[in-house]
Amino acid sequence: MAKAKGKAAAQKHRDGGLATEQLHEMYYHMAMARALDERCWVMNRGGQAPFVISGQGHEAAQVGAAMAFDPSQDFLCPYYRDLGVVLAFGVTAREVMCGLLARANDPSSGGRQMPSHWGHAGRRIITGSSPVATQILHAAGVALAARIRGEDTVAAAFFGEGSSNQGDFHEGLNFASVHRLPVVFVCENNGYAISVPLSKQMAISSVAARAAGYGIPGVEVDGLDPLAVYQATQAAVARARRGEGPTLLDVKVVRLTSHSSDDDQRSYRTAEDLAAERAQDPIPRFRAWMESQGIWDAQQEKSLAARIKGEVEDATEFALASPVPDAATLLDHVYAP
Ligand SMILES: Cc1ncc(C[n+]2csc(CCOP(=O)(O)OP(=O)(O)O)c2C)c(N)n1
Ligand SMILES: [Mg+2]
Repeated sequence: MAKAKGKAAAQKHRDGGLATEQLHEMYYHMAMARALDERCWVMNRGGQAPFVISGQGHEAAQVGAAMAFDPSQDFLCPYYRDLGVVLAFGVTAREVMCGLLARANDPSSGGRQMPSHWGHAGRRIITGSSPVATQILHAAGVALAARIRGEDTVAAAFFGEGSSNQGDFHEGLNFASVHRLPVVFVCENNGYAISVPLSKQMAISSVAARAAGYGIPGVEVDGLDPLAVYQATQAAVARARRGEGPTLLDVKVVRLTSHSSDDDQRSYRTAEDLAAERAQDPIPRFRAWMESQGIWDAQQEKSLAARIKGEVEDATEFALASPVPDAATLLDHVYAP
């Protein structure tokens, strides 16, 4: 059975056109996102970082999706959980840590935004605000701008399933589908909006089903398999580039941490439920698959772990040694000069 599954995944791998080096890159980004995320929690519990909102369990979805876009011409509108998305799109561990610790050289906002409100002008990543789902409208707007300018750009919006209940979701998908804009809507469906389970958020069980209301494809994707996500996103990107309009991806993931560092999910989820999700961790799963294909071994794992540990250390030390913003800049970008 496991072998048959491995064969199916290998087929997908070939269909998706990924070489072994790209699979290794995919795994590196996933493992790096996890290690950096874990360090953020340590910094938070140690009193150095004000707030953490975690992507643990979403890494396969995030890295698989981000790698299907072209960093030289596409634009991403991520949401707070998307550490794996931004790393795969070229943001560095140092930059992430400077954002977490609100340093002046944080590319998102010079240390003025909340942590994880990702933005990076050089990497074509558009910063967002805290009201969920606003980035869905931004992505539709970016795609419209690209169309007007005649640029071959695809825009992506990433968001949770709870955010698909916002008016912005409807407006963004409706506008993008009416105008056949080049957008990919990536829903990272972890089944919870803070403490509210999906069954209390919506009267249907599939976010993908909502696509029918806009006349666009809605695709359910196994978000624990980065190759499945890569392939589905690649198809959506290709459709957008052909001028055929947007796609809604309903990518099923697990949320392995509490909603944020200000939440404790043990108060609203059972120990069995949490253990069952932990057993589905996408990172050991992808590693086991690569091993089954003969393209990864214990020695490679060991050197990758050492490399990542070094990079996380370096990023932490770099951010701790970086200056905080000058107090004189406090009102910059708040009032018009
Ligand atoms: C408009 C708005 N309403 C409520 C909130 C508070 N809030 C922050 S995150 C969140 C849950 C979002 O759930 P989901 O979209 O499923 O994303 P997830 O956190 O599960 O990845 C809520 C309700 C907010 N930030 N913005
Ligand atoms: Mg959710």
